[in-house]
Amino acid sequence: MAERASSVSTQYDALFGYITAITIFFSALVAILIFYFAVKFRRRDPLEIPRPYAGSLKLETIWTVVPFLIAMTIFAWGSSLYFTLYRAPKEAVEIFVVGKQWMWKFQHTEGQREINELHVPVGSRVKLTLTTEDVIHAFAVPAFRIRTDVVPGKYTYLWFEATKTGRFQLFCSEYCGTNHSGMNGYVVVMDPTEYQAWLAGGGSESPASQGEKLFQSIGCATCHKLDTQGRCPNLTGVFGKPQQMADGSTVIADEAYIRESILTPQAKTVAGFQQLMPTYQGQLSEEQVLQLIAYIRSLGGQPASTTAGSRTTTTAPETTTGAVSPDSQRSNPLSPTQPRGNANGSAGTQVNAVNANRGGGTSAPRGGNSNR
Ligand code: HEC
Ligand SMILES: [Cu+2]
Repeated sequence: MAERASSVSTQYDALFGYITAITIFFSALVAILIFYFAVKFRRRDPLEIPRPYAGSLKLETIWTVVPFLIAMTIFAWGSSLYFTLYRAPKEAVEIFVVGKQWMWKFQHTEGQREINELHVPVGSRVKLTLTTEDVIHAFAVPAFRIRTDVVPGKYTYLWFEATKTGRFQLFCSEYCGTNHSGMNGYVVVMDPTEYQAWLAGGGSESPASQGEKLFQSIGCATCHKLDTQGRCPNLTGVFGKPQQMADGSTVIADEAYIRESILTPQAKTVAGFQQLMPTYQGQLSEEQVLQLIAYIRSLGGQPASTTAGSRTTTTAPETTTGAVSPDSQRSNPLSPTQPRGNANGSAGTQVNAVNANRGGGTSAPRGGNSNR
């Protein structure tokens, strides 16, 4: 058994132990009874004719109801743990993860990029938004008891709260080609103060500000003005809010929706607008799409989809002003909505190689969050 290093690992192991114990108990019971009955009811005389047996309602009821009740305990316990595991908390340190044959690339909201190594603070909730540039991978950290498929063309989510500092193995747990076995690394769990020092120790621009530059350089800004709403929707405050579509449906503007708006704009049309938006399919890397999402998110709104796989929530999030609530700042000093200064671009020790695409040369003015 891997070490237990996250908030869910004890509960996870308890459930696993419970299911294993039940399995062993019934396997043993059946095996012993087979043996016992084989001996007890063996044919003793070649001419023996067995007594007819009429069955017993009582016995059959017992062996139907008891296993049913046991199975329901597994169901109830399992689903409660499942929801804990796959429903990401609202306030979390957010990290983007892009899988690629054969490496894991991480980007922190503050700008740091890493390959095959992920630094996180102990005792804080960390939410991962994962996708891949090529084939299906799966992201697993056994010590945290978390795992999810990482699928091209969509986002999956994971969260964890590490309970001890140290290095814990992470790896790809879905065969993905020749060097699949090398697609692994470590989660480095640090004290919060050390983590802050690590964050400050280098890294590039935040994804949101990279996204802002892209937004300018690839022409989104020529249509989407952030002050007025003409023929194209103003994207300020859109993130996390329900959007009315032309066909009458309502969609929450979460990461998946924004991604779809960029790559397949024809899939959904915002009510009151025409399909003027060109597709950016094939022109943007997954990391760039994530940067654009981070930027649009920084324009206001609130964290969206927190349930893995669920795109269908219809519950409208409460309206927010788009400002960072004092609450969220208190509970999470690393609040992603709070861009950090990134003047420190010099530290080349961070894995800059990942950042093949620093969206063109246009020097977009920083401080796109001025609307707050
Ligand atoms: C030619 C003008 C044009 C360009 C360029 C353009 N868009 Fe759009 N965009 C639109 C229009 C029109 C809509 C509304 C109709 C629709 O949903 O297809 C829209 C819708 C959207 C939406 C959904 C908004 C909502 O309110 O739900 C998002 C997000 C978006 N665009 C992002 C982008 C990004 C990011 C880029 C740059 C990569 C971009 N757009 C480039 C015209 C444009
Ligand atoms: Cu893989």
